[in-house]
Amino acid sequence: MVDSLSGGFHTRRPSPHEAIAVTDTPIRHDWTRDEVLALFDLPFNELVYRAHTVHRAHHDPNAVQVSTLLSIKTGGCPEDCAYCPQAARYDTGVQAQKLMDVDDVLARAKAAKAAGASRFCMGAAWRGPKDRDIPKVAAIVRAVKDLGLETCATLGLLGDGHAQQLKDAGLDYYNHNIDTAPEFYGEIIHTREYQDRLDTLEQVRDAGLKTCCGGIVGMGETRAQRAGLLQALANLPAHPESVPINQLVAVPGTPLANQEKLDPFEFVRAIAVARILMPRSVVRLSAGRQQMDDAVQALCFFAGAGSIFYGEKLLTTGNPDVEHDQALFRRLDLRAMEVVEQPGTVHADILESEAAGCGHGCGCSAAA
Ligand code: SAM
Ligand code: DTB
Ligand code: SF4
Repeated sequence: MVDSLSGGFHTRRPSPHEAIAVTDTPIRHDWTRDEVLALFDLPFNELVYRAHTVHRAHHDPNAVQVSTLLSIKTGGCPEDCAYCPQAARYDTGVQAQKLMDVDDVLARAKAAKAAGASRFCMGAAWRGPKDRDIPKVAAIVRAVKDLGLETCATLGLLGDGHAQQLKDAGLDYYNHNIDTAPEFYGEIIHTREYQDRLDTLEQVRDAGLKTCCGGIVGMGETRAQRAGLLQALANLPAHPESVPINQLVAVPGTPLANQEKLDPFEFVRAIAVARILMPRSVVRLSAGRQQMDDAVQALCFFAGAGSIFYGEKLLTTGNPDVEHDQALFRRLDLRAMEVVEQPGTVHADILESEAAGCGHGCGCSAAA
């Protein structure tokens, strides 16, 4: 249980006294590689300044969306993604487990909500779900949604009708990453095509689900290829509502186990460029935070990251301790965003006294 005032996150709702200027930054889907690379090549301060300017024009710079991740079906995956500890063909020590029961998932979702998460993301180590898996996942989604949490699932490639059935069960977001630049993709994955991923993303959009789509940096790609990943994301038919930027977690036993670590400032650049290309999307500072300095994370938030995974585990690898993240939020005066505009809103009373501060429930210290 989180001690709300001394230990918990501050939470925020949109506060009427804090005007968020909405500029008319154009939403573009025709970025060229040279344009994206030119952003990467800007002097660091210039790039981060530009990114922050775009960020605060469209988002509250002091609020961060907090999601918790759970692996609902772990390991034993037939695919060969070179970064992935859950691929059966790599000896990573991950024990394969079957799909979790609804009640077990529900207990974890309740704990995540109590700790301050507003979205619960469920991952399955499948190439894609079978038709018979969908009703089981749908029951899980429905139960989690009934807690008043936003729901997200990442199950791999979707078949006909899957996206719609998940939507009908109350799924808000579907996560499916393009992972890297089209021209680097073949170095990382051989068991599914780039186009397969684009097809699944189309099904997700067509079903009216929100898209969570990003990729991984630090897999040995060049800066031009990092630009290629972000160009491909920005030139999708619609910008994903959520854009997770993962730093490779190099797991022993995977082909990328010994991959040299990316310069942290290059990671910040990737966040900044994503922010500029997709001004309205929420860019997630995703995997890799456990290996990252707090100061680098602070730079990422300044450069436009507006979301994190929260909880001591990602799917199979570590994530910063809850206490560490709560302290980081306090040190940076960041507040965890609440779910708004939805029935079953996430209540923040265990996180923050509603009576405190300005009375808007935004967690600020201004007088009412
Ligand atoms: N099996 C499904 C699929 O691949 O679509 C869903 C789960 S998969 C683990 C979700 C995403 O996690 C991958 O697309 C990849 O971007 C990310 N991921 C997996 N292993 C990672 C690692 N070691 N470091 C960073 N990101 C990773
Ligand atoms: C995403 O882009 N990153 C998350 C989530 N979507 C599913 C997964 C990160 C996984 C890191 C490796 C692991 O914990 O197994
Ligand atoms: Fe399987 Fe997904 Fe891991 Fe690829 S990323 S090996 S599809 S679990």
